[in-house]
Amino acid sequence: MKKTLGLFAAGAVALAMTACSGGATPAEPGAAGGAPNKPLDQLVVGFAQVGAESGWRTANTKDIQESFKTAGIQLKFSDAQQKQENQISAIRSYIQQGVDYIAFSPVVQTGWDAVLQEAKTANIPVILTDRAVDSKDTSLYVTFLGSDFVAEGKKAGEWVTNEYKDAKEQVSIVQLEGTTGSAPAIDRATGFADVIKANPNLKVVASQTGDFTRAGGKQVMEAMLKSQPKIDLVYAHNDDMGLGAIEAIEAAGKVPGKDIKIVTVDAVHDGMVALTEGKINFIVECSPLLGAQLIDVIKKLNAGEKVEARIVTNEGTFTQEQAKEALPNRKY
Ligand code: GYE
Repeated sequence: MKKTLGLFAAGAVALAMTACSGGATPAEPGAAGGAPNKPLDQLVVGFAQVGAESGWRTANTKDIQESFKTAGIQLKFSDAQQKQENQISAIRSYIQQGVDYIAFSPVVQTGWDAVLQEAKTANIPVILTDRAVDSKDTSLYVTFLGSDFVAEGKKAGEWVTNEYKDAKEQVSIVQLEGTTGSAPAIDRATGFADVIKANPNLKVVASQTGDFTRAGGKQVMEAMLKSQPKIDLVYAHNDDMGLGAIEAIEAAGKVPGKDIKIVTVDAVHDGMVALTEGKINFIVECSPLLGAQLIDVIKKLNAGEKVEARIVTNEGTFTQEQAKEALPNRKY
């Protein structure tokens, strides 16, 4: 019996090696933990969520929880309230509990190597969901599943560049940044700057974090309305901050979408409503519906199959007209 098992194992290794020699990009299946091949109802996954800062996050949490329910896989869920130390403790507790997989959306990009190393040592594969880490050692996680935030920033920049292509004087732009140090804040600023630099009239005159919240966006916008002599456009890294900015602009007696144009990222329900009402001018979509893809990754790893090292979400953009058409069918 032992001999047969040994032979089988050797065969499996050989198979895995042939499978991997074909291409370098896909991550090795269960690189950190092997393939448990457990019945799905016996799998336990720990998910360390960022918080509940935005409409996007609420939709993301709901989608993840529902997807696990549908798949019949047990989910342990924690909300870090946008604090890295809370997320690190949640991950450590999942390691201690001996979960099969850990998925998390890192609040910021840096500072994860130690805890990810602990997960690797415990043979628990980690799946990055939504946001990236900057760890040099990519063997610390199996895959990164989520949007291309640089591309999102570029799409926002392209709309702005086109909107002001005939401008003869400076277009004063204020930027409401997401959480400082987070992948989407860094990348959405980079992509946007990269595109608008082609037109020297387009100038970011102020840029500050509103921490991806409505209250943060409102507060920063109030201050900017006081300190800036002229604001033509707001580029907000998410809908919620844009919605906060709308409140501040209206309170200052100006018309959002007209006196001051607004471009945001996400396309969650409240953002889309503001877009149809003409208060926002353009939204770049960022899909929070990552649950099904996360389940797919877990099922593949459990079955010993390969997963791609990077899984990018497909997404588009919305003008005011397109939002009117799309809104009735949106799920969130
Ligand atoms: O755009 C924002 C949320 O990480 C993509 O986080 C996510 C961002 C999303 O707070 O609304």
